[in-house]
Amino acid sequence: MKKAVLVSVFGIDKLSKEDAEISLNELTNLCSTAGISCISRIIQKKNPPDPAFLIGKGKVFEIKETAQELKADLIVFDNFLKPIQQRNLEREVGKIVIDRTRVILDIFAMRAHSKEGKLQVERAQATYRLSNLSHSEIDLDSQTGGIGTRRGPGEKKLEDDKRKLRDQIARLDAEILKVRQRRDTQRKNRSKQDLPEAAIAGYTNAGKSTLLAALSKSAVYADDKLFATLDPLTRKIKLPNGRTILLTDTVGFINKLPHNLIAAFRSTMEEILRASCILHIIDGSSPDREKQKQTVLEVLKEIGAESIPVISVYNKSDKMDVFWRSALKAEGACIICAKTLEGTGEMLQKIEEIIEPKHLYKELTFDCRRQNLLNKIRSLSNIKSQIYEGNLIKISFECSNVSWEKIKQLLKQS
Ligand SMILES: Nc1nc2c(ncn2[C@@H]2O[C@H](COP(=O)(O)OP(=O)(O)O)[C@@H](O)[C@H]2O)c(=O)[nH]1
Ligand SMILES: [Mg+2]
Repeated sequence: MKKAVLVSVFGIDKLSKEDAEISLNELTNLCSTAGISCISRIIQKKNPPDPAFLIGKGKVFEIKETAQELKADLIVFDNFLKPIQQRNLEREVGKIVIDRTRVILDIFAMRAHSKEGKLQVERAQATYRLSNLSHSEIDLDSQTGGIGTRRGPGEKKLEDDKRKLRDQIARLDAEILKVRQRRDTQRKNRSKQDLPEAAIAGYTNAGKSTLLAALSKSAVYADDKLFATLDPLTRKIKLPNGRTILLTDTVGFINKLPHNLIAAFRSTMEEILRASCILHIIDGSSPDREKQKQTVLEVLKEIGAESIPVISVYNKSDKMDVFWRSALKAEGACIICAKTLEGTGEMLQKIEEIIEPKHLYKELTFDCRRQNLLNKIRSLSNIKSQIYEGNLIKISFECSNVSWEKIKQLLKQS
């Protein structure tokens, strides 16, 4: 793992120190996902920001000292850096300097498996470089006095680079469009997997990776030689009934995701469409939990995952407000502590119910002229017997609990 010093400047976009701290916690988590461990934090209030370094000059020296002392490999800024600021900082500090957007882009690049996902990430990277170049053009203008009547060789090269990036983006757009049109048919043709798959979704910091790691260390883990061929973010897990499933961690939701990364994020999320069931992990100790929950559900709907059953799982029960926890319990919500695996037995049982619906045996009696109803029930179940008594028909049948819910709806409607 690479070691990094994290830096945040507040007073500009991150208004208060508290905002900056929350955002830095999220960045710490994003960094660890990207293989970077955070060894120190430096925070400063600075408004207006320093044009050359963003952060104050005195702090630049502190960053340099800290990075040397702790043998950091790089510096990660939580704020957006202009290219000139990034270059100045790298020169002064003598280490690689990146910003939050770069970390997120790296994570997306690691997580994108589908053709479209990869193309979207490539597009986001090109857009990021293009916006950096556009910023450096402004810097160039201000350095030359900004008269702009004569074009120097630097400017010509800049124009060339920008044109190349624009061409690349246009090419990617065309390719993305083509892949999109092909995608639906591919999805239908995808060969049935041997093992059912469940996906873990939710905000970054909700505890998704902790849950997957804890489950894979516990007795419910079903490792075998096949494991080596699995995705590093996928684990085999045993359900209470002994059935093995694949559980996959997905790319996490991020607060205030930079606008130019939204498309890449969505298409990476679309890989969730493979799953037969989604575990939606919510940080139950976060004051933003309800808002975050709604955002996740909306995005799932937008990417066309609304037909996949979602189990809402409230994590961090150990840190939850007691009042809130009992309210959730009363609703029958799934509450867990990923660290101790408390409550996860029930969660696995819910997965089981979705993946392997229990068979129910039911009997119904209704007017035998309701042929339509009978036909619908037949399509949803396995009818075992059918006895006529006058105007009535009595049927006994076998069905899944999902079908039984549908049949109950039909009975209510008619
Ligand atoms: N108190 C508490 N902390 C947890 C729990 N589960 C995860 N965490 C912590 O929450 C932070 C984010 O966890 P992580 O699994 O990386 O979240 P992810 O971004 O959703 O993958 C880490 O510091 C975990 O140690 C839990 O059940 N209780
Ligand atoms: Mg994670």
